[in-house]
Amino acid sequence: MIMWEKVYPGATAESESSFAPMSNLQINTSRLMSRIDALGAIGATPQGGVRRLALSDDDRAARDQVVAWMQSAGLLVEVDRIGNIFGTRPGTEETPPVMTGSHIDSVANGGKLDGAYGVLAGIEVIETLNDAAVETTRPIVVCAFTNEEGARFQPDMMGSLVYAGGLALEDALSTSDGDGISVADELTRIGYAGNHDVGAMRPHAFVEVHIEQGPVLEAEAITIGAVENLQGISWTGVTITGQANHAGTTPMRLRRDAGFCAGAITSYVRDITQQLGAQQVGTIGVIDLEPGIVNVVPGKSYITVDLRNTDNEQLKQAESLLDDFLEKLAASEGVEITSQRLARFDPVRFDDAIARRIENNAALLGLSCRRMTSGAGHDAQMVARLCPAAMIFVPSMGGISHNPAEHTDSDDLNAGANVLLHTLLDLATA
Ligand code: HGY
Ligand code: MN
Ligand code: MN
Repeated sequence: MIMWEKVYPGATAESESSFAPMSNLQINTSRLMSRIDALGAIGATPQGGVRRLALSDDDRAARDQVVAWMQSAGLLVEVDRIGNIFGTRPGTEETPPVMTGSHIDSVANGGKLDGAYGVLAGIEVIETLNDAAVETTRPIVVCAFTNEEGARFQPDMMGSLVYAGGLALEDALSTSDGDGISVADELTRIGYAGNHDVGAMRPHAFVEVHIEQGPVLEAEAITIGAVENLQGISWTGVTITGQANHAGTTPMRLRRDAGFCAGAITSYVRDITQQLGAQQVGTIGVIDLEPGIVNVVPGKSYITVDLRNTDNEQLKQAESLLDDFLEKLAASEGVEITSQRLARFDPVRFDDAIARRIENNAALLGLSCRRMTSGAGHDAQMVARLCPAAMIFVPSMGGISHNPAEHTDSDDLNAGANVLLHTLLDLATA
């Protein structure tokens, strides 16, 4: 049964997707799926998701498992000073490597595919090349970057940002979580304070496969997303200090109500998205009220504001609208408001030539494909500061992610890994 055939038109220097002679290579789906399930068992939650906060014991266990799979695939495993893990498969030439990978830390109530799929699909590509005794000119490196989610330590994409030179190593190491525990201490505690200098490995190209985490591919019944850009991200922590007081005896005019202010900001962030239109999104992820008791006017509150837009000027407008609102609210409510920027990344355009390779390989594999934007942040956006980079998306059921219900059909996971296989082969083969 001929799966599909390709006529070799004679090598041209510009040929964008010249399948190497092993064009019927396919990944081993059951090996990939069994590893996704095995990794998903580490930090598993009762709802079927995972809780693997960066540098936690569960993150350590997952790192140990990924390192073991990398080593059993014959990769040379190295860890850098921010805990990024690199597994290298040598090429026939010692040239800058083609890199792939993602992250294995999760949000507090995540699914088992976000990040993990990209790391395991990268290892699966290595296993497939080993099984077929395929050599590549360039080395291929599979990465697992530290703290992509930013759920425990901000900013997100921390490990890849430090690797790409966007955040000083010392600043990242000295970052603490809500309990005052530092990245440096946790890396040492879990045994992943590596000794390789950050950024020492300079990549030739980077391709990350990831679940879409949004509704587009499923709604259009398309299997592959060739991700050509990624929206800008702005995270702000807002602390409001008012006055705790009696809920019954304190007249409204005398209140300095930090709880009311948290609610007012929450409602205004929704207004900002309506003012700026459909491509502006805004999320209040954290609302903490102190003392958080039914009959006490909150004296203090802390909220986080996540603003994103593909247009950087609009994102800046959203930030300044929020800033103006905080100033007015502090004055009108008699509270003190301080805001702290937790993360700020401009929109990123990925490499068009690699996006075209992804499209071509999807077509040659008989898979539907469309160009798209990433609504989520990813390690690829940081590595794109060092080399041409792009992403491959596969559909998310119901567009759901950062939720235990996160799911992608195995056929789609298989498809994405095969497109990754052939795109990496293209890039790593002279
Ligand atoms: O926040 C994000 O978009 C990513 O999941 N860290
Ligand atoms: Mn992710
Ligand atoms: Mn995520």
